[in-house]
Amino acid sequence: SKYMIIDGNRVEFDDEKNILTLVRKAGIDLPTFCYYSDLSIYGACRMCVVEDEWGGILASCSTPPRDKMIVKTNTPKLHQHRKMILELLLAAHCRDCTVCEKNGKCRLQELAHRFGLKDIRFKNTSEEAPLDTSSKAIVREPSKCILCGDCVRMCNEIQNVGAIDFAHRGAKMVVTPAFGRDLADTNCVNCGQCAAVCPTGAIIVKSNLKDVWKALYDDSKRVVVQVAPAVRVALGEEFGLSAGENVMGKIVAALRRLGFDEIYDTSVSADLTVMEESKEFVKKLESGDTTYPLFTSCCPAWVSYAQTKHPELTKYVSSCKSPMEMFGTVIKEHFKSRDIMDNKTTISVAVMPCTAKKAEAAREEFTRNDIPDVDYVITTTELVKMIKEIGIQFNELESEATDMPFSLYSGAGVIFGVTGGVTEAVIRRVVEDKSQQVLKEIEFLGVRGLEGVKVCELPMGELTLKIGIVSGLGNAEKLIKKIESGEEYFDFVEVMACPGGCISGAGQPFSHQPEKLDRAKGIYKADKVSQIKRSEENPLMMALYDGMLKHRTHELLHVEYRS
Ligand code: HC0
Ligand code: SF4
Repeated sequence: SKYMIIDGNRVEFDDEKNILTLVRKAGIDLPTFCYYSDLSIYGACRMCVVEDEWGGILASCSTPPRDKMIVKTNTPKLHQHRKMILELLLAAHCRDCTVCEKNGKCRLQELAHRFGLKDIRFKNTSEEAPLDTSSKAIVREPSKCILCGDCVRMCNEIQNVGAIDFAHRGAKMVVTPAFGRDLADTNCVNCGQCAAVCPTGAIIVKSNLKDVWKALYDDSKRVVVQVAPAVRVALGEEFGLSAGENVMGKIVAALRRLGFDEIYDTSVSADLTVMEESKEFVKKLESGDTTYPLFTSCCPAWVSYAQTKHPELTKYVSSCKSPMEMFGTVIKEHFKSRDIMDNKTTISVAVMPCTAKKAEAAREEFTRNDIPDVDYVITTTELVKMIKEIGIQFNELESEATDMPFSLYSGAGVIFGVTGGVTEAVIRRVVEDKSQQVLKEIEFLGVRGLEGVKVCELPMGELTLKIGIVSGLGNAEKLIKKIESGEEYFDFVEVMACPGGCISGAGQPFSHQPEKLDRAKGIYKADKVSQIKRSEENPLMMALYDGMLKHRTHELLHVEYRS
């Protein structure tokens, strides 16, 4: 087999694309800004340089390995080279680390520390550029940009949105929306994936913590919170626990200590979504309309994408509100009369793995009488900040349960948090055979796994239904092209904007593939241990349909998007 000699050690390879991968295989964590394995190679930051046997300097991320090649990762020349890059970057960068959102998580700060940089030989040329706070989900601070291009590649290549790009040349080069527009005036879908890969504070998730603290400290407010399925398998990572460990019980305990009055699990309303979406699916099948599939509607970044890029298929996107919005509505209805009795106002908060949920909550379709059904959305990492700020010892907390009367949910509701979960939950609902064995068979139809495109077939009576599952909007685009060209037909298509589904949301702690896989395992484990497996077996569903939702499902659980 082929091999390279890296720092005197033999490293074998076959189809690895670049030297950097092999260097990492050899146990060396080369410093880089612009390399994430899912994105195409760019080679701009030049921190990952190696020296070949003739003293040549190569960017290891963009150089393919050659058989018997000899390189070193640690030489005086390379050391000087890297230090120089860092100093130049820092010379043009703001250094107010203490008040930066990215403090402690910034790659530039980390590398400056790793290289022991004390004084910068160059004059500080950083200029203050105005912040772009126009978006509901993210904030851009262009003066902190180091032009690594990761956000641009994420937005263009993985998400196929193209809301931001490089503009100008040479020293004037910047990353910006086209024509210098505000982000809110572009086709940005608020997926936040640009912020997730940004190594500095140049693109960050917009915080709603101030609003939430204010509500919590206000006695006239009843503060109700719901927690999304994917949060429970990632939040622990910020407290040193392993990815995939289900910390829902501790999250509930922490939320109580923070002062939330009522605590619920979004998996409950995911069950509601399954009930409604299944009805819609069966109706669609009966209608005989086979132009487009029924598309899922719970991912707000996907809904925005469909609206801006494919208005022709918006009428095939399910009319179901997302579980978060369904719960938002149910919560406001539930406390309506009690609020009058108690002379309080209910404020509804959602803890989500997602940044697009911030924009979803603000959509006018989700306000009734000018009051939003979900008042504030905070991300997993924002909740971590709250917990750390007041000093709750998270790992010491004993598990607590969510509040009545919305405390029952099925495993089908929990698996929403990973790509393929919504589909699996809907299949469990629509198949007639409710045996253990069929439940197991569904699992092996091809709905599970983190691949960006999955296709499966579901036998149903005389028919065989064709189902597509995609995550990452670029993958959605590929599938839509195939549908529109007539190359493939689907009955049902699930789309999640983030690669892997909500577990990889931009509001989660930063993750690479291994953490994502562990989070997915954690989600399926939660399903495995749940007593109720199918949404329709959740007794709360019957109670809701006989009570609050009687004659009002359409009004309360469905939405017609305007623009
Ligand atoms: Fe998801 Fe959801 S599964 S979008 O990824 O459908 O954010 O976790 O809460 O609403 O339930 C996110 C996660 C949710 C919603 C649910 C759906
Ligand atoms: Fe592009 Fe998503 Fe960032 Fe918007 S939030 S600029 S769509 S990557």
